[in-house]
Amino acid sequence: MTEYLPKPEHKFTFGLWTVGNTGRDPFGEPTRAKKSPVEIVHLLAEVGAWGVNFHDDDLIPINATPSERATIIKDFKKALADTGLVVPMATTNLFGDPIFKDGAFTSNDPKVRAYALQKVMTNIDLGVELGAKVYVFWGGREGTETDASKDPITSTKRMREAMNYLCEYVKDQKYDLKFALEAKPNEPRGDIYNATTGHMLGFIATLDHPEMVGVNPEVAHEHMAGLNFTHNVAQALDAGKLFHIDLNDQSFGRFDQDYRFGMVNQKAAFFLVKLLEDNKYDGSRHFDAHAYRTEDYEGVKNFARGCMRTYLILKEKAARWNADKEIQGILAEVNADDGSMNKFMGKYSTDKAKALKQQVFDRPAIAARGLDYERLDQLTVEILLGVR
Ligand code: DIG
Ligand code: MN
Ligand code: MN
Repeated sequence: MTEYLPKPEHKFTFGLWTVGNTGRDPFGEPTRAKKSPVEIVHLLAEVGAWGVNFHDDDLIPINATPSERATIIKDFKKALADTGLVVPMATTNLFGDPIFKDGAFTSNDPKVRAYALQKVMTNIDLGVELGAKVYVFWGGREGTETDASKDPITSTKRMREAMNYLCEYVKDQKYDLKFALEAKPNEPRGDIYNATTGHMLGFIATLDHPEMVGVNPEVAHEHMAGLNFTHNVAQALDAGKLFHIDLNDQSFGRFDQDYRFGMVNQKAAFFLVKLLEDNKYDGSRHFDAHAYRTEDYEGVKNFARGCMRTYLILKEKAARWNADKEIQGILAEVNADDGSMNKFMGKYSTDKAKALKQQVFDRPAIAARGLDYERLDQLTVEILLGVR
């Protein structure tokens, strides 16, 4: 019986802010005592995580003095050395401090836009020092409540200017670092720019150094927009832009719940894990999620273990699905190809197009074919229910 225990090669990571979430929400005070970054590193080591990620402010309070900063970094490095945890990703908190109340890169105030660049560059330096190879940007405040406040094209230009500037900084510093942009449709702003992973892929194409920039899709954020997360991740993979991923779960039509991975929709989680594993995704499996407000720290550990265990269970289910003869038989049938269309398809030619325009298709006969997807999906469900 597989134990589904996490190993370093699984590349499971958590942000300091995830298992360190103290349970505060817009309607209630914290239900858990705050843990230090060092305590969080040890908690993650105890549950078997491979790595830990951080926002600058998670690790170093925004008002810390230089000597306090140095002590925190020294202690954090010691905790990493003591536990063997690595730091694959870092990111900046460009959403918490009041200065960012109207955005960071897209603020109407040039002082805020300049401060945001300074804050990011400072933490890029620290992230690289701690070993990060991916730097995430989540523009939680890059948006509006009223579009009377700013022109959306101006905002896009400001976002582009900031990303181009920071790509140049990384090149100037000769850092081995890639950027991953994380989309979200709303919350905390009424509407957030670049609302989905698809928008981000379009935005990346307009940058000066698009090769340095990919995406960090999050399950909850695409589910909030009512989208198929697996389709969106597939598009990023196809474009060679899946630089990182935020795994969690979410009920549709709710605020950002950041639930334990697989907690709501096991079938959607299954197809996502299958996609990542079938395509040998080599990045972090980052759980950007937190435990229910009801939990104590033993519950938080159960939350973290559950994220990783569910991923490993679904990974095994995906292998079972790929090996299932009945499933593979149906797929072979529905994808049958007698090669008769090859003379028309593939790379275009004038002759092919001419011949295809003459071809007669028996539409009713083609349409009459049954595709057996009910049986295919039932077999999939039965694998997930553990009876196959
Ligand atoms: C929210 O989903 C965002 C922030 O937690 C963080 O900036 C990013 C990193 O994964 N996800
Ligand atoms: Mn989220
Ligand atoms: Mn996230």
